[in-house]
Amino acid sequence: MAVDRYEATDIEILEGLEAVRRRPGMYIGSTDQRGLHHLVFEVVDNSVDEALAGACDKIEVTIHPDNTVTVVDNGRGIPVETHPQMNKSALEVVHTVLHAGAKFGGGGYKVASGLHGVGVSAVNALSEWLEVEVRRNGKVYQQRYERGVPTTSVQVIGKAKDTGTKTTFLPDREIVRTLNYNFNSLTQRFREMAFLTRGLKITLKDERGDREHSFYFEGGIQSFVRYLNRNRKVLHTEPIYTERTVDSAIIEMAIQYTDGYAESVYAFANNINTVDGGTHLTGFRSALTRTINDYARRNNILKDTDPGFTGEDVREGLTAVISVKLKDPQFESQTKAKLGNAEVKGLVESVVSERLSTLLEEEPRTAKAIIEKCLTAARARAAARKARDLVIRRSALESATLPGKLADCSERDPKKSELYIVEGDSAGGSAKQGRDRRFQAILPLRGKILNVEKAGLNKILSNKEIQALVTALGTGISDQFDIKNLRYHRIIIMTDADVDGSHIRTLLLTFFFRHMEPLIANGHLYIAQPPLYRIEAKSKHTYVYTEEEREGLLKKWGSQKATVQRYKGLGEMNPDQLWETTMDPEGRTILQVTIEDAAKADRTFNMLMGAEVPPRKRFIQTHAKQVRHLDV
Ligand code: 0RA
Repeated sequence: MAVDRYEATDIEILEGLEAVRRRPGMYIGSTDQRGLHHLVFEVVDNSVDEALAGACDKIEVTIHPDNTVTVVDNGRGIPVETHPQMNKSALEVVHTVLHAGAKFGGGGYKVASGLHGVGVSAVNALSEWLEVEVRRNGKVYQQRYERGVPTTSVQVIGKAKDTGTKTTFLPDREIVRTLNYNFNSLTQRFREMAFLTRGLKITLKDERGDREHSFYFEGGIQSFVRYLNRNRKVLHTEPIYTERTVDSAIIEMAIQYTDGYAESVYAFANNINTVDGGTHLTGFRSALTRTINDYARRNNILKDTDPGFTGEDVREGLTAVISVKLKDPQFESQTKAKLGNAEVKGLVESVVSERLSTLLEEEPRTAKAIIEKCLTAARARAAARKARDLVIRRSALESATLPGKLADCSERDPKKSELYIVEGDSAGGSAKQGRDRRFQAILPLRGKILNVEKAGLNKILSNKEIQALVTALGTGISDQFDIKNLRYHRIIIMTDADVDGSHIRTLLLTFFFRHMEPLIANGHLYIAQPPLYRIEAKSKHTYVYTEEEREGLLKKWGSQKATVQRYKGLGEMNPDQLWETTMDPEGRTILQVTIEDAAKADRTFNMLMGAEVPPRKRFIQTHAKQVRHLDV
């Protein structure tokens, strides 16, 4: 062995590489195909950095049949000179010290993101082997590493007329779970890279099959916008383009309007797709909105009294790419996909407004096409807003304000909630006091108003009491009826056992059948069964609900002196009694209203409306029998 004693720096280096291998996800995101691709991107990004420095215009990536990957560029070549502090070749330092890359050639525009930018040393650590060849100073240099550790020194292996860097590596199967590169995924990223780096040619060769793709765009992001709009109808043939360098920041914009409605705006910072936007996007948007509004006002397309175009108006159908390159990009947000450099907003804003206002003045046909698109968008948005407001107002009228006389329950789950529709204010008062307010709501209806026996249903619908009922239920009515909005799953009609009570009950049943049939069909409607008598003897008392029951009980209690109290109306019961006999789920009987034959029921209801007394009475009794014992 050449070395039997490590220097402190070597120990640190080994610890660094070991950390990468222990937690590869921290460096390449994952160990699946995405992670595999990250290894490739990391190496390519370094070559793109060289292109951003203006020193490289060709990158060639090859996937070999043995799943090794080679990346070749025609840049200046990674320096091989001895690094003074490390006492080692810079080439070796870059490949073995984490984040060392940034320390070399600093001051340039670096492709960087949360996952990229860890340096080629991370790729090296995660590769079974890696070989790098540098052409520089008229020589070809080479070094080999295995799992990040050098296995050779930097050797001169030949002569070179040109310059550049060539890296070949085999991702370590002990780390990554697959070596199956996806040609299309890689292609996608390289295409984007080429768009964003005007004049750079990136070639991907796949020797596993026999595929090859080259990307080179003289127009840069202008070509990008054309590509994005390739299947769209554009409103002006040339994308509007500008590139400016301000305070060492490179700012590029390309935009083109289409006849569509989608907004396709992509923002990049140092070739990273900043999907969460940031200061460059904010600057672009505000410049676009302001410049177009200014132009429209100056040319009297928008009058003083007209509201201006909104951001949405000016971005409808817009395809745009904003790309900034900064010496020191700051990325924010969880995904590191948001640009934070505050100074960039103003820079982008002024570059974009200057280009756009010049264009609007100098190219009236393009200006006209854009302004007309904005006007159409603004009109459509105003119309949509109006329609929406109308719907909201209507629904507010129908359901937002609950009727004042409704004593609602505190429960908000309709499945657990009940609504008692009670005849008369005095019974309503007892019911309100006797109820369990947690799940029982009370809606008192004024009998006299409801007692419009011969009124048509239209008149019933204009009735304030019925309107309160509809609002309390929340469902809407007739063709607007929607059972999803039902606020109570048990609706219980509670009326007096007298003529008025039966009128009201009939009317309500008719109403529900005609306008809220699903409510009956789904078993939500019930009729309460208040007792007819209270019978007391000695110290005990009981309630009876039918004449037969009363007779049976009086016979049974026979010799005893019993007091029989007849309830003519609900109002005669005190709240406790009403709860105990009619409202307490433990002790009450409620009859579920069913409709077996809708047509037959409709005829019956029709007949009930203003017909003579006998058939009406018969209906109620028959109906009651049908539904008895369907209690829940
Ligand atoms: C640091 C300084 C110089 C070039 C590079 C790095 C460089 C790195 C990579 C990575 C892949 N390809 C690359 N090409 C160049 C410039 C050194 C000089 O001034 O000549």
